[in-house]
Amino acid sequence: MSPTPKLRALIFDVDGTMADTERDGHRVAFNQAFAAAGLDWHWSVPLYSELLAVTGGKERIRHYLNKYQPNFEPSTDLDRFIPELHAAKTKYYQQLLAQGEIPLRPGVRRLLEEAHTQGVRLAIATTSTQSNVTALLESTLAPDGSSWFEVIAAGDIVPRKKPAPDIYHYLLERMGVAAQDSLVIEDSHHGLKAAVQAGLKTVVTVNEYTRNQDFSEAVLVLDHLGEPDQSFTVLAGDARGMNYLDMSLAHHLHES
Ligand code: XBP
Ligand code: MG
Repeated sequence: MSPTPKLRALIFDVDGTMADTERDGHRVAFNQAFAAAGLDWHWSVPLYSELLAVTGGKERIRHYLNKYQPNFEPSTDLDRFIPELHAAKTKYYQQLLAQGEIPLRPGVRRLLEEAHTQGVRLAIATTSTQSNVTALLESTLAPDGSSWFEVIAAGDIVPRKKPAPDIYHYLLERMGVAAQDSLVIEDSHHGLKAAVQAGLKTVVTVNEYTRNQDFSEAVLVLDHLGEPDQSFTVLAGDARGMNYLDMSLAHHLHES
């Protein structure tokens, strides 16, 4: 008989979950990289909404090229051109973060601190580039923000990005923790799909880009994690009368 599940690890997605990085962060940085490369491409807010269907920056550029610039002829082989363009985008993104304009979403710091105090292990599973995660944590949490997390599983470390479950499988194996002893916080259908396929219970905090997606497999869907003085709105599921997600609610959700 398998042991009774216990909440031992809290796993966070980054983009859209810890911070609203997409519209005013990644999107802007892609456009800056296009301009610097002399390309007249522009990813508007609505276009980016559609492009977000493809996870991963390099994969997203390739998809855009195939769909919107089919006649584009790069100066070098596409397999070299895309990573170079993406490296420039990463540089611009990290410059934006350093300006401190992208804050953590409500409740993220509070929940991390509470989990840490309780000895619940913290980890990250993201599609984004590892150095972007470090830059975000340093600019928002603390100069040593990365050290709050036991494992940061990011980017190209697995061959298949979300919605494939690979990043979660990788993370659980690295931590030596069972899926049934963990709880995930995600913001998108792709992220939820990845976590659920790895057997993980998942809370979703939606954002402007993901609000209308299918979250029927989540244990709770909120507009954000909330704070004692800033109530969340429950979009689906039972928050047991709470108006912010704390560790006691996290334990209940995990047991449910
Ligand atoms: C995040 C992403 C990332 C970022 C860009 O998905 O899709 O691709 O948009 O990051 P998730 P990079 O939140 O589900 O992990 O350009 O560094 O790939
Ligand atoms: Mg996300």
